[in-house]
Amino acid sequence: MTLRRLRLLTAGESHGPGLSGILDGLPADLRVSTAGVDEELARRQHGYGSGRRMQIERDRVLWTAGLRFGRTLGSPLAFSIPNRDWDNWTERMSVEPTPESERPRPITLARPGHADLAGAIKYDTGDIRNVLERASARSTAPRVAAGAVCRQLLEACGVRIWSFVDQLGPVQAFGGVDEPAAHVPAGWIEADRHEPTPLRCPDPEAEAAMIAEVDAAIEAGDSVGGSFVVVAEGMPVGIGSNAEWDMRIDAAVAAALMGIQAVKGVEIGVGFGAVSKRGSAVHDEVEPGGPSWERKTNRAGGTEGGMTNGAAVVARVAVKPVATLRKPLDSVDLASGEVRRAHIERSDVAIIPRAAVVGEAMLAIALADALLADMGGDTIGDVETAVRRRRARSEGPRGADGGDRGALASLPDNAAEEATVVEGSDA
Ligand code: EPS
Repeated sequence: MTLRRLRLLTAGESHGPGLSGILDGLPADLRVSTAGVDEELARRQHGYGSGRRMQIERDRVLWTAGLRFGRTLGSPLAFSIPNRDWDNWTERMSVEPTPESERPRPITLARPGHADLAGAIKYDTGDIRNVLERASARSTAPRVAAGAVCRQLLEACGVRIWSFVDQLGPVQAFGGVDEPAAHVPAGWIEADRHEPTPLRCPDPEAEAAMIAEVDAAIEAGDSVGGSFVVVAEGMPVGIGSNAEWDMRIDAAVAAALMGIQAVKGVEIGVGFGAVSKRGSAVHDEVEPGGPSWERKTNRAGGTEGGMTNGAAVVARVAVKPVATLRKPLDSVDLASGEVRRAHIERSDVAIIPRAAVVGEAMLAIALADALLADMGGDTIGDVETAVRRRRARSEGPRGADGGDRGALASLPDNAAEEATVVEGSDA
């Protein structure tokens, strides 16, 4: 994924000593709530269909650089998240040289659908554990920590991100409507944050059927996929660009979400649903006389021409079923070449509610990056001022010269001054 201003690197094996991350490019003076980051890490651990590993881990962020007195310094933000399960793996995952006779038996049966086979060939290893450790969904924890910081930056700029599960196996929330986000009951988002339901689905009847679907997959020794919807409300208009393919906000959002393990598809707005419809049933009419160019519908999912259009950014993400099956599929033994059943490893059966929280984090990273790239600013104050100026520009009718003169006049006195200072960076 191409980030335009931020840089994010993560590291860590699933059963190694821990996970780490470095997030660079944040403005200085952003208040970072550690409790808020830990809350997101805890949300990532919740969900019906998870394996026993989640009962072992209590993910917490440990900052190692970039903060002083709770605020960013503008230097790289660095952190770690220890693996509690490491205590049980110190020998099997030892970082020290270990004679072959003392190593665990190598894993040689590649699981269809997992990184196992391609990775074993790529890294020329006879032990699939060397591949699966990093391919594990555990690597999403540092992304959620980095995403939580980006979420806090976006919140300072008036943007709210949330998600829900809209499909598990064949069961669809709200009977599979075009814009499921518009059907989520008022109050659900807050309730989900504080007391999430087992599958984080806002349609209770569908959720009951989804739980039965997970139980049936467990019973069958199988796994089950689904989809989630992730939403960002309050993005200023015009973030991203129509000018170059790699600056289009749709490309950034799709790449961030496609980078999550097991994701096989991303649609923005009605996405593939637009294929079979005529233009008049797809495009969103502008509300006549609306003060901020409101739309009657949001089928576009908040993006037009590669830029945010002021409506909520809405993406739906397809997640394939987990590749580790208790009743495994056929595979080939890498060592002997014999056809045998694939490797079985402790695993989750359904990951959709947790993948949705990872989706929120990835959306936050993509949108914070685009916002910072477009708005500029060395401090969060600079960024907030540029955002206020952009918001003012999208309010009310515009003259032939554009609306900025009116926008600046409507800002508070000191903000107008600051806005003039950051004008050069408002690309
Ligand atoms: C995973 C297998 C399970 C999951 C893991 C991803 O772990 P384990 O092999 O230790 O039972 O729980 O996800 C996490 C540890 C996590 O933090 O999300 C896999 O094979 O990808």
